[in-house]
Formats: sequence, structure tokens, C-alpha cells
Amino acid sequence: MEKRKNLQESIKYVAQKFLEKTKEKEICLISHFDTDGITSAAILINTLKRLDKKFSIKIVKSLEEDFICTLPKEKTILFLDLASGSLNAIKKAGLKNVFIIDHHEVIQEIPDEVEIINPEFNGKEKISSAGLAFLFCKEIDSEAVESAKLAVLGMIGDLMEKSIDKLGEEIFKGDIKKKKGLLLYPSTRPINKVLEYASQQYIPGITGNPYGIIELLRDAGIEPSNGKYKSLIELDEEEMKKLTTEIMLRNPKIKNKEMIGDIFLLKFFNKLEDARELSALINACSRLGRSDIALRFCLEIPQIRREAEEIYAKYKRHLISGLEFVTKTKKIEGRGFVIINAKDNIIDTIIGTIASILSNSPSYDEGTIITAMAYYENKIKVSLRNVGRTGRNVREILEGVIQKTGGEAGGHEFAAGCIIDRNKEKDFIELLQKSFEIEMVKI
Ligand SMILES: [Mn+2]
Repeated sequence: MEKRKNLQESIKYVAQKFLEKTKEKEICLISHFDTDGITSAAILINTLKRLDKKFSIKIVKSLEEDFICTLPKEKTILFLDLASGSLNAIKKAGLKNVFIIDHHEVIQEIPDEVEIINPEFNGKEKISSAGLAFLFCKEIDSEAVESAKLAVLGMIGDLMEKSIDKLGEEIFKGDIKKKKGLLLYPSTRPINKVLEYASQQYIPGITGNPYGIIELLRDAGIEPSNGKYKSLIELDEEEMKKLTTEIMLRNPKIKNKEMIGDIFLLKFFNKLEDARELSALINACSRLGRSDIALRFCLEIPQIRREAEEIYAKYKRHLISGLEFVTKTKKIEGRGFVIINAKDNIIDTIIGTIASILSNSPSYDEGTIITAMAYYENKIKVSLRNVGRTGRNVREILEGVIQKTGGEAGGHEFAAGCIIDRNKEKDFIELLQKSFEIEMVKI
């Protein structure tokens, strides 16, 4: 790979290479199963169909070495939202035509056979894989702008709503609307219900408390009509202001700028939906083993919508019982860290979400590292999150530990994870605990 200065040049260069390499060759898409990965795949599918290219697709929850070895060497492989951490494995597998569109950290050397788009090489610009996939497709497909809402959805799935401008001004047409308001979601449902179930934005005395909510809404001057409350996006400016004030009075820890922001509404199946809710639905399908449905939902295949919504409802029930388990179970706690070993009481695909919810709850101090673990097959899925997205680099801590126990790690500074063998459970916990304590002493 040659050195390239900015992201746009990088994308242009790789897009040209991709066109050359796929003239006769069939394409094999491999994507990650979260919202950013699924939307990246949907963006590529839309474009490859328009270009009349032959392709197959595989959605995976993590990219493991054994799997990379099974990939067809005669095809062009395009990895989406993953593979930045698997460069050595790609080389070892002897894959010849490899493209990567991803935004995760790159530590290993890039093999000659690999063309990569990754903002890590371009001043760590904040843009998700779906955003990159969209810009990539715009280079090779004149109608790619049709996929703009998928790019926005992917960015929001990876919490990069503040960088959506990078996708270009022209995206704000019919299918995408932006509105300033309270960041509670879904903004399209009655406000009392949103306040009641908003576990991601916990408000003391309000979350899970219908009486507290009625009082809060009365104090804000918002009354139901025919027994039904308005949705957030239906509130006028004055109502929105009063509601914000009332919520702040009940949660002094929260800052105004954390509460107010841009709400993105995207048209799916001909209805404007809150992007964060769509993202939650897509993640839910994938995490319950139905990434096929998540992908078809993004491609707006009509019959799929109901099925996806049913899976989403089931997922929410899993999440609630998972959180209940965490409150009851014994945890390993120390200065600046908590380790929760759920074993097989929580499914591995939601353990990361559980860790994220805990890292957003007011029960822990800023910078506390939450580690949550769950069994999967003969392995253990581990997720680390920093409360308030600040503090020590958990990815680095994790790398240090798995050097000794073995395993594969991925992620970022404040949100990382790994998979280890089940027989390393005890060693791993001990080593992790030790490195948390050593790190503490250093500071
Ligand atoms: Mn991503």
C-alpha cells in the first residue's frame, strides 16, 4: 500500500483498484453483524446490484482465523467493518485479492495483497464503516446517494452522529430529516412510554416509574389528549424547553449538552423512524442470531418488517432479565473497576450491550472500567467499557492480558472486547484484576 494523505484520496484510489480487480472476478463480501456492519453490507449490495456484479455475502459476529482460512482464494474478498485486526491471518491464509473498508485500530503490517480504507491512516478522522462504504460507493456508482440513509444509520449505530456532515450536504433530502431536541429515544413514540423504558438514559425517579413520569410531564405543562401523550418530535419549542428543564431538575449530574442534540429521522418502509431505534432493532436481530433478517430489513424487503419487530421485542426481554441478573449477582469490585462474570446466565451477544448500559448508569464513577463476561460454546466473550468514555485505555490493558492467556481482542480506547478459551477463565480474571490494580498505582 502506498502512502496517501487524505481520506478522500484514499477512497478514490482503492475504489479504482476495486473496479480493476473485479472486472471478471466474483466478489465475496464479509461484514460485521452490528448496525454499522449490516448497513455497510446493504450499501455495497445496492451498488453491486446496480453495477451488475456477481457477489455473495457472509455476516459474522467476529472474524476468526479458522474462518479466514476457509475463504475462496480465487475471489475478490471485501471485508466491511472488520479485518483491520486480522492482517497477519489474511496473509497466512494466502488470500490474494483483498479489500478492507473499516475504522478499527490497525496494529499489524499491511500485506501487499491488501488494499485498505481506514481513517486510522488519515488523521484518525471520525467516520464509521457505513460512512466509508457510502463514500466508496459514490466513487463507483452514480446512484449511490440513494444509500445515504443507510450510511447515516451506520454512523449512528457507532455513536458518530456528530460526524454525519462528513457524508456531504446532499444527503439531506426526502429520506433523511434532522431535528434538534432531547436525546431520549425513540422520539417517534409517546413521550411517557419513552421516559418509562429509557434504560440507556437513566433518570432517577422517572425511569420505570409511571407515577413519577405523569408528575414530571404535568410540571412541564404537557398533558395527554384522549389519554395519549405526544411524541418528542411533536412537541413545540416551548414544550421541549420546559421538559428539558424538568428532567435536569431531577438529574443534577446530567449536562445540558449531553441531553440536547440532533435527532435523525430516516424513512424506512415509507415511514419516518428514529435512527437510534432502527439501529437498536438491527442490532437486536443480529444478536439473536438473525443477521439475515437485519440485512433484509436494511434492504427494505416488505415481508421482513414484522418478523424483525418480533425479534426486537424478544431481545428487549433478554436485556431486562440480563440487567436483573447483574444487580443480583456477586461482582469483583476494586478501585476504578468492576468485573461481572455472567457465565451462561446472559447470552454472549448481549453482554457488550449490558456493559454499555452499566457504563451509562449513574451507579458508577466516571472512568470506572466495567468488565462483563459471558460463555459462548467453549469460549468466553469479554466486554470492557469505561464509564463516561474517559480514563485508561482498555484496549491496551486487554492486549496485555491476552498476550499471556491467548485470545483475540478488538475495539477502541474506551470500549474493547475479546474472546478467550473457557479453560483460561480463572487465569484471565486474575491477570485482568492485577493489571487494573497496577495501572491504578501508576497513576
Ligand atoms: Mn463500525
